[in-house]
Amino acid sequence: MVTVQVSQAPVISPVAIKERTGSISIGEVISALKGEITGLHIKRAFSPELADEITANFNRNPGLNDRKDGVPGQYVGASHYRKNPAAYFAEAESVRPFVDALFADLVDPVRALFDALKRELQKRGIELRRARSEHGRANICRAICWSGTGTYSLEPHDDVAQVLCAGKDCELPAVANNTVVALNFYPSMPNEGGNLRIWSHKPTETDRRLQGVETTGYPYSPAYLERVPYHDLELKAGDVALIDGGFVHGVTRQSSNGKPRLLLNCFLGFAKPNLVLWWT
Ligand SMILES: O=C(O)CCC(=O)C(=O)O
Ligand SMILES: [Fe+2]
Repeated sequence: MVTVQVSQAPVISPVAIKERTGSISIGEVISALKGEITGLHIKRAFSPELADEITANFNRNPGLNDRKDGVPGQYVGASHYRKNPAAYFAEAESVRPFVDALFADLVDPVRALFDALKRELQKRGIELRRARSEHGRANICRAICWSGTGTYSLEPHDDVAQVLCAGKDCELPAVANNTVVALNFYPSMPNEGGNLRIWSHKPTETDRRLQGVETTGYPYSPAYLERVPYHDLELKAGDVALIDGGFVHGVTRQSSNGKPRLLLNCFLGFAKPNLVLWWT
């Protein structure tokens, strides 16, 4: 008789993490899309002046709201997390003026990267576009300040479960078969904390089911992650981070006085060999 043992201990997956100063290259984004990079931290990728202007535009943005989906934070823009595609794409359309107001007349670093990536992928016969449906299309990014008050200001999670469960008749679940890349720009960072912590673990659907986070990928418990090694990206304002969102990651507690931690975030990934989608 064969006994099958089901272990609940998380499998340790090796991580490939790179840190450097400068500007992000399109080659690196493509490597991340192919799953060759777990984390890339680019220091001083955009100017402090631009970072301050975007932060000021966030603080005075009329579209600034508290999140009401169980993840503590304030945001501008739309998140597909726990929404059906009709609600997400309709919201993305309705909040677009607020997302545009984050950049006003500035040279938007997120759009600049999108445009450059689009040109480069086109040369390889690959289309890059924002995810869409009959109800609208995704925005270029969303802006968020996490406000969790425990060990983490954003609890450990993965970005794949929400993509897998983005709904029927939606373009996004196909991306979950490939690498879901999270692309983050940091216009404001506190003096202490607010690190992006990446654990050496890429949960499977079975792992998620056993942890009770099958549809959300959020949050993984401290007990589950206890023995898993991790790496912290120590971010500063003006930095960019690119990660394989399939690995568990979270944001460490930050100092409460001083500057807030503000993030511009979007996701991208191959839906088909000749199509890369971008969404928030
Ligand atoms: O704030 C960060 O550095 C990470 C954000 C994140 O993981 C997410 O938006 O899913
Ligand atoms: Fe995430």
